[in-house]
Amino acid sequence: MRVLVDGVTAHVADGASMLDAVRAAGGELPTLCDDDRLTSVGSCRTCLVRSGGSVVAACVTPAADGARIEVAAEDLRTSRREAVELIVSALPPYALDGGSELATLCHSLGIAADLARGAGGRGHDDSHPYVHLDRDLCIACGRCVRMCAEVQGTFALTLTGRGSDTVVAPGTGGPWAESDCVSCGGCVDTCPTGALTEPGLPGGGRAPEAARTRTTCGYCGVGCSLDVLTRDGEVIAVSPAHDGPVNRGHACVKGRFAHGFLRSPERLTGPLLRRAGRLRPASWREALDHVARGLRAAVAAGGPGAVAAISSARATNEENYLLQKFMRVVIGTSNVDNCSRLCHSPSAAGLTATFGLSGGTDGFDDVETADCLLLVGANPAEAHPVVGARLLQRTLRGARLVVADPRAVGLARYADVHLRPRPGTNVALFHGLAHVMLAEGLVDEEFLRHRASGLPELTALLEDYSPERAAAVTGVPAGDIVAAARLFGQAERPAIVYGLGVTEHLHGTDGVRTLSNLAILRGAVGTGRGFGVNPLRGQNNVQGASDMGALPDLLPGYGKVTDPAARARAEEVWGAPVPPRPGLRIPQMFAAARSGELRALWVIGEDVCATDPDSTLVAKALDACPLVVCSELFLSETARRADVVFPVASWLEKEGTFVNFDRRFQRVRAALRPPEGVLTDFEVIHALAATLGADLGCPTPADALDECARLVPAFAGLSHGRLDREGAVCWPCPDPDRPGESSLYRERFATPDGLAHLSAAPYLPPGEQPDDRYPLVLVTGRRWAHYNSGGMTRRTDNLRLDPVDRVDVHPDDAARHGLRDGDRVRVESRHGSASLIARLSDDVAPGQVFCAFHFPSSGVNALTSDRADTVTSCPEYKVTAVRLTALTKDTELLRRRR
Ligand SMILES: Nc1nc2c(c(=O)[nH]1)N[C@H]1C(S)=C(S)[C@@H](COP(=O)(O)OP(=O)(O)OC[C@H]3O[C@@H](n4cnc5c(=O)[nH]c(N)nc54)[C@H](O)[C@@H]3O)O[C@H]1N2
Ligand SMILES: Nc1nc2c(c(=O)[nH]1)N[C@H]1C(S)=C(S)[C@@H](COP(=O)(O)OP(=O)(O)OC[C@H]3O[C@@H](n4cnc5c(=O)[nH]c(N)nc54)[C@H](O)[C@@H]3O)O[C@H]1N2
Ligand SMILES: [Mo]
Repeated sequence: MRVLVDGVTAHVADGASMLDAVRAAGGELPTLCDDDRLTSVGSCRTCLVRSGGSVVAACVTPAADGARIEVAAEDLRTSRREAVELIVSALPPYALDGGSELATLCHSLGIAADLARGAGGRGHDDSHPYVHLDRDLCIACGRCVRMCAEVQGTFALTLTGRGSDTVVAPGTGGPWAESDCVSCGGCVDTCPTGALTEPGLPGGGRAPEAARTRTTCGYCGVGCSLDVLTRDGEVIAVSPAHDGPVNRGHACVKGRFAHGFLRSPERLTGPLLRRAGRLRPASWREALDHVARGLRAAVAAGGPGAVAAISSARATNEENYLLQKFMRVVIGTSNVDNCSRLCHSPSAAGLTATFGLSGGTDGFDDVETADCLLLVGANPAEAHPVVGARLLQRTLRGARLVVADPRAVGLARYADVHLRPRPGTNVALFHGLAHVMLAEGLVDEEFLRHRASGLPELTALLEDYSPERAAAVTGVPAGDIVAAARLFGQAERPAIVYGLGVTEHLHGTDGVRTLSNLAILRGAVGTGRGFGVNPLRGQNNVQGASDMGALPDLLPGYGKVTDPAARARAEEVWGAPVPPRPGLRIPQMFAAARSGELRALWVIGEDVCATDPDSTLVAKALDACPLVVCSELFLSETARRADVVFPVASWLEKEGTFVNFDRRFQRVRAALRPPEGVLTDFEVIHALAATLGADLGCPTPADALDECARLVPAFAGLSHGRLDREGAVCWPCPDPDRPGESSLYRERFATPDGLAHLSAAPYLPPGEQPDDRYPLVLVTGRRWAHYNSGGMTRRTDNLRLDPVDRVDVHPDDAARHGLRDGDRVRVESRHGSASLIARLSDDVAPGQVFCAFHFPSSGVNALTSDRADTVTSCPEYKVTAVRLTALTKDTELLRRRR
């Protein structure tokens, strides 16, 4: 459309508002109740314009083609100014002191601060650690309420009171800390007056910042773009970037608020070296020399294969690239792995076998067009809140939702059908769904004929998986299986989004493959219809750590180490021989340490003693290994057992890139300098190589990505410079002048025959089974406020949001065990024991209990077994047989006295 704004022509899209038109014409209008992330309400009357003879609020008035909009006329200026003055006059005298949006607007309109003469007296709500409310500064614009509803989807806030007494309040009525607020920070971020602020920051978080750094969040794999505001070497706020490709101006309790660990007095600031049994401070020179001597001794005694490294999915691509190069080229072994092993290695294996590439099939934006979401074994409301919020908004706007999860948590509340399979029975469930789709003709015959293989085998197998048979195995009512299959099968653009409830099982890779069957049967992958098959990858850079070749069988870009051509390419770029034999996986590293074959282990940013399964065995492995080196921010459970600890920088203190869950490379930039005495992982790897007399080349992170791009055709078009210019670029990206491919396989699948491969794997039972002695099934997973080992989040005010480690028990099971809510309870498995606080909840099904693993002192991973996915060795974290014993306060006391 063409509009005229004070005589200037502007072109805007259909449906644009007059405010959009004014901005498109380069004009300026004050707004207070408007935010580009929200629907407009036109309540503050500060954006008044004239069109067709009437004065209207520009933000809520649609621009018509050919409209003439008057903005600059003197009477309009006066009206707008008076609207702002009216708002300001009701506010207390300090209202314009800070750097709020309102203060800035008043400054630009020449409104004096002493106009604010309101009486105040409405009080504060300071109950919440991250959101403080000063009611006297609230102008009832409703931005916070809309943010909570339209972006976050929590609906925790409301406007209460009448007229000029209207003020924001939690919908539950009581203090903010006891409300439904999930601390995404959206309300603080949008508040134009400073009524809602983040407390405890220099200048109340409202003071003007000295520097603003655009970076990518270092917690989960969503990859939110954040602006980090700093002053005098401290973070004063983190705000979500409105143009962030995945987060679009949103964030969560971790990315937005959980940066307090940076200021923790427990932060390591110098190397530690074990002497006479104790870790003591040492110089970098001493620590590096000690490690170099230890590595030489290990190689002398057992060859290069006696050394192994666990790389960090928390670290950058460049650091992962450099570490695997160090292991392959300097040490001469493929013994390098990363926590993808514990997480989505079944996705990597399953998706590669099915479709050809090791990543999700589509870009997350495609979810906006999906008409049916199948969310399986993932709890994004807690684990990927920004994605969870976008999925919820999609559902509220009409997409159908099927959730498959044994627990009634997160988006399950909004599901059209909630399937609650017994843990470990996914394959039977997926086959049950596929059976119905085939039986009812809800499949894409044309697609199956030309683009898929394996249909006859699958059809034969599915005869055994009638809804009734699947119901008997999974415990899901047959009618629900039929209903879910119809919702998915009849959708035009279905989407599959899944998590660890699919992968962390004895048959996790079969789970991924048989879940993919559903998309193939429906022709909903490789066709641009919907959102294919997409794992919600976990760590900030777990996709990248694997892309960079921090894997024992794969080189950067997934070339097999056993493939001479792949090795030759790496050898040419690196100018050194590449070991041809696959190395050890993480669990094999521990086994080799226990048997004496592994003599040196370098653990970078993974708290294996807390987060790997069957932790008693992990601790034994570290104790048996002659040299354990740990690169860490804190003295983690693993660092405590190390011989040498290197103190390293966090994601807020270094340069590089991460790859998020939908394969986007994004820049990570240093907002702060690391503390004195602390190096980046990148610098430590270089320093150790130099101590061993080797030069790894690529002196800077940018050089490392350039070198990787020379080695891997799928990354050839990537560089720091390009990412700085364009923001995010996804792989495959072979060409510096063309965009990466976010939706894959439009022409053909990347399998050798170009077809998508259906899997006819039969259902096999989980490895752990309950019995009379261990009658309950323990599922482990995540809670919203803490992150994995909790090493970072427990060192922030997130600890106030979630202070204790709880095990969720169904009220029926609690009654049987004589357990009350809040009782301390001993959880025992065949492998070990843990101590937690009982929480009675029907989120869990009878016969099942649930806990997280964010407090290592509880010992949750002493319970889990060393059973693992038969294809990839991903641990069976989701199924452990346990029993509970109530430790009433008295027995607890007795135990302590003994
Ligand atoms: N707040 C927070 N966010 C995180 C993390 C964190 O620690 N805290 N960690 C990050 C990491 S590393 C990862 S990998 C991701 C993980 O993110 P998710 O995969 O969403 O995490 P989980 O909670 O481990 O497991 C998801 C769900 O699987 C269900 N489930 C268990 N067994 C089965 C089963 O047999 N079948 C089905 N269908 N479902 C089952 C569980 O009940 C659980 O709700 O989160 C990332 N984000
Ligand atoms: N019972 C149970 N256990 C599980 C799971 C489960 O579902 N159930 N999930 C598993 C999964 S999916 C995962 S991914 C693992 C995660 O397990 P971990 O990888 O062990 O967990 P994190 O706490 O994310 O990170 C470990 C350490 O990295 C450090 N760190 C952070 N940033 C950096 C950095 O830039 N450099 C270095 N060198 N260190 C850094 C932190 O201080 C922290 O101590 O846990 C697994 N464990
Ligand atoms: Mo993970």
